[in-house]
Amino acid sequence: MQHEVQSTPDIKTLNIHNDGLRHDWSRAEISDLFDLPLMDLIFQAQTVHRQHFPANEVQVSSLLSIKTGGCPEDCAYCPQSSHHNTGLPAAKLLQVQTVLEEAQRAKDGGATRFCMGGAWRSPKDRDMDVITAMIEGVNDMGMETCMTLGMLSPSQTIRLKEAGLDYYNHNVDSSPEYYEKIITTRTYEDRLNTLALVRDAGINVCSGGIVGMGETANDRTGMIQTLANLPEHPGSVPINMLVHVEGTPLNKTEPLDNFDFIRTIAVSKLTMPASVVRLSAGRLEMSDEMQAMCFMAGASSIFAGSKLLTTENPDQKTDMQLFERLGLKPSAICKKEHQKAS
Ligand code: SAM
Ligand code: DTB
Ligand code: SF4
Repeated sequence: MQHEVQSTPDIKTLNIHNDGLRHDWSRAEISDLFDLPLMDLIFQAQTVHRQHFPANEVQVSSLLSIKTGGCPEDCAYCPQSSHHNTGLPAAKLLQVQTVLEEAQRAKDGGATRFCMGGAWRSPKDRDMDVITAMIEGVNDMGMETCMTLGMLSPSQTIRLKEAGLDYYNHNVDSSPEYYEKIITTRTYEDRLNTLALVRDAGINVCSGGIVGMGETANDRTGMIQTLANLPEHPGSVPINMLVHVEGTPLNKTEPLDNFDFIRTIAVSKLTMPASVVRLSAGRLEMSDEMQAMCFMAGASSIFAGSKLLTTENPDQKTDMQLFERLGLKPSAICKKEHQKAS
């Protein structure tokens, strides 16, 4: 039997402009993207990805928890919240030397960006000298720097910028409506205010969220709408699959259909085409084929190394074998090394 060959919907008919970035997405438009046949969605996302980035390249970041556990916030997914009994001991802020040794290891393993995370509602002013010394030290190694420390004050934001911080990660995590169900100790507005401070200081924004927390399709749409309608699209958009952690309220959440995760990556790419969409937490539970589909859907960055902040991640050898099988290359050299070399 002959099947009628259907052409994929033209990108223009979906109101996606390649000559400029949109910041006026309605939920209905984003929802229509989610509802495309999967192959059309992935094809379009990969097409748009290649208009903005080299094909077959994946940026590799490494992650280190510089201050672990004992966090006063009640994020229902997080192993580091002091509201949950996850058995994770709280630790003090690491010393600069320890962090720089870890950064060197990450660089030797091929990372071009080093992300440092602190389990804080917000950092204390008295910690800022140590934090800025970490940024300066990692910068001097020629790696890009990223920090995620919670909410910032205006003066803390300026200090991070002056120290040469490249990226600040602060996730919106979900839609405004669902956010209230998973975090009660701070508001969505608080999150957006910190993002505005970071953006206005000229630090690149890294902001995304988590899927698989029991949210609806409309919540995933709402999360992307928030990110895509920011005054500037985040330079980096991490999409995390919930990591189920014993002792957290979300531990028993039904796993999300993998295709809904892949769709979230693809729709992020279509709505924020010039942003790097990062396949973030949750890769340990994903098959090689699932990760390959995420790359096809426009993901072009990962966290490498056997630990995220407190949970496990595929080890570097496993990732490099997968890259080899898929013909992917880690983005070879970071911006700063280009600058140094020229
Ligand atoms: N305390 C700071 C904050 O919340 O912004 C920085 C660290 S916090 C751990 C960074 C991000 O990790 C969170 O915004 C969340 O998106 C992600 N995360 C935390 N626990 C997770 C989990 N169990 N699964 C997936 N992502 C998680
Ligand atoms: C992000 O969006 N994902 C990373 C990074 N930003 C800081 C963190 C994932 C944490 C997963 C749970 C853990 O390891 O504690
Ligand atoms: Fe604290 Fe960040 Fe974890 Fe929330 S996500 S509990 S703010 S470390």
